[in-house]
Parts: sequence; C-alpha cells; structure tokens
Amino acid sequence: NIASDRRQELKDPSVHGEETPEPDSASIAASIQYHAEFTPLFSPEHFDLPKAFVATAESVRDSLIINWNATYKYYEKMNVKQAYYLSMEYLQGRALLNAIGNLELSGAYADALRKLGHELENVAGHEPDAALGNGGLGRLASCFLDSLATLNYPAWGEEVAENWLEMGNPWEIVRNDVSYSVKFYGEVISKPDGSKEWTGGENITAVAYDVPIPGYKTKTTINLRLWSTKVAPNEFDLRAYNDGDHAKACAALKNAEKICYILYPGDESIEGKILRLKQQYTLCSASLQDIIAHFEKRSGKPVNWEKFPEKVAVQMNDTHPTLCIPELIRILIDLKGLSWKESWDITQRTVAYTNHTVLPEALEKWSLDLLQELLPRHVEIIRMIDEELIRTIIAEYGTENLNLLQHKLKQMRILDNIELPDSVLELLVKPEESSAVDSIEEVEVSDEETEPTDEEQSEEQETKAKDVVTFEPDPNLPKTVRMANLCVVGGSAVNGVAEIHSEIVKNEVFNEFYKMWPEKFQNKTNGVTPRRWIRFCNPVLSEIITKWTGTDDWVLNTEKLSTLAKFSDNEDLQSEWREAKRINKIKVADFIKEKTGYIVNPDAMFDVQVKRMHEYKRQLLNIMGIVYRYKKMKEMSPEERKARYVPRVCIFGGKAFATYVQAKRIVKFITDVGTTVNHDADIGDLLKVVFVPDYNVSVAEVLIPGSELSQHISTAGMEASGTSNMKFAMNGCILIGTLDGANVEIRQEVGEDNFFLFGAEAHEIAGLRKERAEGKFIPDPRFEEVKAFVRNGVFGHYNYEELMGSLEGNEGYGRADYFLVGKDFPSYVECQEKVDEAYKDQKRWTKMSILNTAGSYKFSSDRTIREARGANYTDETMAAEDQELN
Ligand code: B1H
Repeated sequence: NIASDRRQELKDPSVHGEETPEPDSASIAASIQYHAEFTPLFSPEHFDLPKAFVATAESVRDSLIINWNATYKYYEKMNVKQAYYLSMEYLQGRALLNAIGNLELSGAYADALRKLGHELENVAGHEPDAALGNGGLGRLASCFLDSLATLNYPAWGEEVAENWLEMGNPWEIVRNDVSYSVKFYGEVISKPDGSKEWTGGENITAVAYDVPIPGYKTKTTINLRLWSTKVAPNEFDLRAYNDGDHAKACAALKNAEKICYILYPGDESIEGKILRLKQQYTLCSASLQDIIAHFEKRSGKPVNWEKFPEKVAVQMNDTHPTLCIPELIRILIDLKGLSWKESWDITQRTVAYTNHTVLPEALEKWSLDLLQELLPRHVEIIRMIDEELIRTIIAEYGTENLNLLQHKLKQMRILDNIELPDSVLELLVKPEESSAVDSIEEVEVSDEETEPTDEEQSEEQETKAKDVVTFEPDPNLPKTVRMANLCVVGGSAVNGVAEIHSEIVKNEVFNEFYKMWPEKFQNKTNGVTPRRWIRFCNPVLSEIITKWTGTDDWVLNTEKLSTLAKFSDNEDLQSEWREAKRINKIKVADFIKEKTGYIVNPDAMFDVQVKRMHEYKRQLLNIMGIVYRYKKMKEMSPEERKARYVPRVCIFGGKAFATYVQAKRIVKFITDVGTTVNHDADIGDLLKVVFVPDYNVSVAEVLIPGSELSQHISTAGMEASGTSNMKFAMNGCILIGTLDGANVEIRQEVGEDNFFLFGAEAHEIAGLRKERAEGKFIPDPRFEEVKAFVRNGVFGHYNYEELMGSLEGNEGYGRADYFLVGKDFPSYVECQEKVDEAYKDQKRWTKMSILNTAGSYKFSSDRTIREARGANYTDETMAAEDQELN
C-alpha cells in the first residue's frame, strides 16, 4: 500500500536531502567539548559528571534536531493525517541512554566520553528522572510516543509541564514564537448578529517547549510539546508596580506561573481544584489553538473545515483533557464562524477517548458552579451537547415510558442533577398531563457500578412501574458535569485498555451508551516499549535473547521472542538465563543497600510489588501475607524453618497521592514490619522486607530486571490493565496475580502453568461484597491470627487500629473490607506456598521464567499502536492521501 510505503521511506536517510555523516567517537568528543564550553549551564572550572551529562545531552540533541526537522518537513510535504495524543502526564524517565541506543551510537558515545575521562554509565546516572506523571497512565503515554516514532507514524504528544527541573533541561527547546493566550473567568456577551464573545477575565500565555522523541533504528523523530505558563503581556500591572504596590503587581505573575509549579495539586481544597482545572484547560486550549493553526496553515485559503477530521486525530488520555471537546467547538463557532451543527460534527469525528479506570471515585466530575465561573462559554457549549444527547435518547426510546426515559437520562446525561432544558420538557408533557411530571420521587436505580448489570435485571429496573416520575433536580445533591459521559458522547470511539476492562466498560460502566452506540466501543490492550523495558534496561538478558533467537530483530518484532520457548529446557540457555538474573539481582542488592542501608542476599528470591500505592492494588494483602509468614517462622524450630521456607527479599515501592491517608498508613505499616523482621536474628536471610523510596522510571529499570516474583494482586475487576505486569513478564519474572486487567491476557500467553493465580474473580466481587455487608462472611482463622498479631504491637505501637479495623468494617471505618483482602487472604497465602515449592526446583523455575519472556511478545506497545492506527487510519484515509499527492 502506497501510503504506508511512504511512511517506511523515512527510515531511509536519503529522503532528508543531504546525507549527514554518521558521527564517530572523535566527532562526538569534539561536540561534547564544544557544548561544555559554549552552551554551558554550569561554571567552567571542572568537567565533572553533572556537566558532562549536560554537554553530552546537548550533543545528542543536535543529532535529534536534524532528524526531527527532517521528519516534520517530510510530514508537511506529504500533508499526512496527524495524530495528537493529549495527556496530562508523560512519565519519560531518563532520555540519554534511550536516545543514543535508538541512534545506535552507544559504543561511539562510550568511547568519546572515555577520551574525556568519564564512563558513559556514570554520566547517564546524572540525568534527573523526568517524572511528569504519576503511574501507568503517564508511562503508557511515553511508551506510545516511543512506538509512534519507531513505527514512523506522524504523531505529536501534548501536555502541560510541571516546573520540574532545577538544573535546566537539556532536552527541551523553548519556542518563543509558539504561544497562545488562555482565558479564565470573564463573561459571555451575545452580539447583535447572534454570535457569542467570551471577554474579560484573567488571561495567561502558554508557551511551547518541545522535546524530541527519537524512534529506534529510524530517522523518524517526533515531538512532545509541553506547555508552560507565563503572565500575559498586558496583565502585569505596571501602574501598581510603579506606585509601590509590588505585591499587587506581582500577583498576576505568580498566578500565571503557579499553574506549572506542581504536577497534581492536592484537590481537597477549592484552591487545589481550581488549579487542577486551570491546568487541564491550559493543555486543551493551547493544544487546540496550536492544532487548528497548523491545520489552517496546511489547508491554505479558504480553509476547508470539512477536511479537519481527515487531517487531525485527537486522542484523549483519560478524561483529563475532556475540555478539548467544548474548546474545539468554541473555536470553530466563535472564532471561525462555523455553525453549531458543523462544529459538533467535526468535533465528534476528530476526538476519541481512552478510558483507564472504572473506579467510581476516579471518574472525573466537576462542579457545575466551578466550571461556570472559570469557563462560562464552555458551560454553554456543554449544555448544548447535553441537550443534543437528550434528544438522541428521546429519539431512541420515545416518551411513552417516562420511567424508562428517566432512568436513561439519569445514567447518560452529561449534566448530573440539573433541570432539563425547557425545549425538552415540552416534548415530554402534553399540556393536559402536566401534573403527572411535577412531583418529586427518586426512582430506585442503584448507583453501585459494580453491581452485576444482568440484562434481565436492568430491563426490569428500567420498566418498573412507577406512579410518578420527575425530571427535577434534587436540591440536596450537587450539580455536576460528568466528564466521562462528555467524552463518550463527544468522541468517535471509546476504548478500554485490556480485554476484561473493555468488557466492563461496555457491560457495566457505560452500558447505556453501549446499547445505543455499540460500534463506538473498542479494546486496545496496553503495551510497553521493548526498547526501554528490555533492550536498554536489561542488556545482559538482551544479549542472551539475541544469541538464542539468532537475531536482534526481536527489539522491533517481539514475536521473535516466542522462539525462546523451544529452548526452555535447554541446560545451556537455562544456566545463561540464571546467570543474567543473578547479575541483575546483585545490582538490585547494591541499590537497596545504597537507598535503605539494608543488606540483602542475592541468592534469596526477589519478590517485588512496585506500583502506585492504592487500596485496590492491595499492598495490604501482600504485607499481611508477609506478617503471616513471619509469624509462622517464629513458631517453628530453626531446622523446620529452613526446610520449609525459601529465603525471600520482599521489595515494595510506590508513591501515594498527596492527600491519600490510608495509602500512607500502609507505607508506614510496611516499613514498620521491615524494621522488626530485618533485625530479627532468628530470621536472618530467610525474610527481609524493604520499602524502596522514591519509586520512579529509573528505579523500575533497576528493579524489574532483577526481580523473580512479581505481584499484581488487585481486587478482580479494579485494575484496568496494569503495564508493569508486562514489563516483569518480558524480563523473565513470574507473576502472582488475580484474574484482573492484562493479567488475564498475560496468563493466556505465557501459559497457566507459568502464572501463580489466586483469588476471587471479577464476576463474584459484587456478591462477595454483599455477603460481607450482610455480616455473612466468615474470615479464615489465619487472617484473624495475623490481625491479632499486629494489634499486639509486634511491629510497634503506631495506631494500627485504623488499618486493621478497615479490614473488618468496624463502626466508623466505612466500607467493610471493600477490597476483599480478608476474602482472598487464604488463597493468597496458599498460592505463596506453591511459589516456594516452585522456587526450590530451580530448573522448573528457570523454565517458567524463560516461558514468561517468550510469551510476552504480544505486550509490545508497537502492537497497541498498530491496532489503533488500523482503527483510525483507514484505507479510505490513505486512499485520500494518495489521491492528494498524485
Ligand atoms: C490509571 C489513572 C489515573 N487509570 C487519575 N486511571 C489520575 C486517574 O491524576 N489523576 O487524577 C491519574 C491517573 N491511571 C491506570 O492506567 C490504570 O490504573 C492501570 O490499570 C492502567 O494500566 C494504566 C494505563 O492504562
């Protein structure tokens, strides 16, 4: 196919005009020296490591800029459809080794730096970890950029930047000529010709900072555009300044800049909420203005707006960039003069939405009042979209059965608990019947999204005869805007991130929408880049894989990994495989010593759970299991202990959201258990418990290659996908986990025998919670024993009542063991005993490990991106492009 062949041309340097000579170590050394001298960020005295890092990064950046300019020149020439990935988060991690690895210049850079007196590895270690995100959602965005560049697809990432670097960032390039004004507050004025103008308020300027993203073994280098905020030119109050009121004069300055001070403000306070909303809107407004300006430039005059969805695709990474829907409509109507109908149609065809969570508390809702104040014009537009939706629902279900209609509206409307527009009310009530619709009564529809939405049951609910129906809002409930509903309605597609998750999205969370628009719903199982997550973070294993698969082609075509399976019993491979793991474990042991002071034995099993701290991820189940193990060990004779247990190092890591108290209690509990167990002379190397501080991408790159058992133990149905599970499997770790998220597919691929499965399944959870709530759950005695042990103060006298109580549902602890730690505890500890058994047989364990790497090939983000492109970049799009070019 011609268009895709053209994409491939980018790999060929000749398409970029003059051949640039491949740099050698001498020219690289000269370039590094040049940057140390002429583009310094430090004083000139010593060429020490921080300085060597910056100068090296600047020299790499030069190479990237050449490819990057060529890439976009080519995309302009071809006038390709461009994908924009809008994300509030990118967890890029370090870039240096990744970039020179992609450029295939690792050897040359190592030589060059050696000439200058440094080791590449040490220089690279001085790069700060770019953590513009929280967890999986942000890291996924970064893996996608890597795959998009590697596969030579025209794409562009956008986000608002946190002001995260104290030393300056050698990778980003400020574009002072690319800036847009972003407005907050103000008012909407209706003009005589019927058009609207949003004026006044507070204006800030968003400035573009670009970061080049290189692909692997290709010249294609795409862009990550970060938006920084500064005060708008006429907002600085010079008169106040001159009059000596510096505080007043500087207020606008601070106000603009604080949007980028922190990644995610704690949102308990109203100030935190406003700041977060400003961040989201800044991303959406600056990006949409930028995307539209670029489209207009390419389109020439007069602009053919009809073509917009053929040239632009906007993918929203969760609901955080939802405001790009009303923002696109606002620009098209208010600034470009299109009609509502045209603008709404263009928007729906341009935008698509990825859902990453089904947790009710994580589905974003904004207070209508807050939105109204900050973005009054957008609220008008959202009301129009809501009305459009209501009309669609009425067209679909009629007005005969008002109970049914009320139920549908309650589930689907974007505006929650807000009166129907008058024009709609008129449709519902024939004048003589008007009294039937004014009394207030709640229809009995449960909001519990985890409840089984058995088809029959829900149909029955919908049609349950009711005497009176009301469409009036409840004055006691808040008026909110449901961002996920807006995304589903405003976009052309909705996807979940693993098969089981996409099923839950269709059958539970957005079931009403699914019934109306089944064709909108898709699955795109997550993936991770095999460059960063095998090739670069695990060079020893990579060498073995290349040797045994006969080529290094697996880095691009991970299907080749599956050929390892046929050697899984081979003794030579097995011993090389174990040796590689040991080398990586020693690195982990050194790292633990450096960060925590604990000394761990590299011959023990390394058992790891690293991820955001969250109750549904059940770090609490893991640590309760460890406490059980510890208690049993203490009850045994030394001989029995030794015979029964495999020495283990249990490693935890992860951050909690700033205001998440329960998550922090769990961290405290883990470190307290570590303090007791690690100093217990009876136990010695048989059990160590370590909490690694400051978990981030760089820490993951050390821990994952050196892990053996990896825990993915969320309450079934709650983890949308997980992505570290994929990274661990790729690196030959064996997973212990529930049937949740991508675990389900990983187990399918690596084989049941090579996955430690336990716990209740997703379809059982609602019933089990009900049983708990009714007091019918009988806890396992082993679980009772562990709680009592903790309460006895074995791990110190921190108030463990809050934690233990939450597992019982005592008065005052809210949802009784909502995450079912108690329920899954027995099957978890029994499964852990099987893990010990398996580990004792090192041949068996190594085979399982090899089969995990071999079976992980599906989880490359290249596969995810190819699937997404298949859905988006249709044959028609390509045919249109080809026609345009001919
Ligand atoms: C995921 C989030 C998330 N889902 C709100 N949702 C945030 C929600 O700052 N916020 O407000 C930040 C992040 N993150 C994760 O996405 C899922 O829990 C994982 O299961 C999934 O693998 C990952 C990528 O799809």
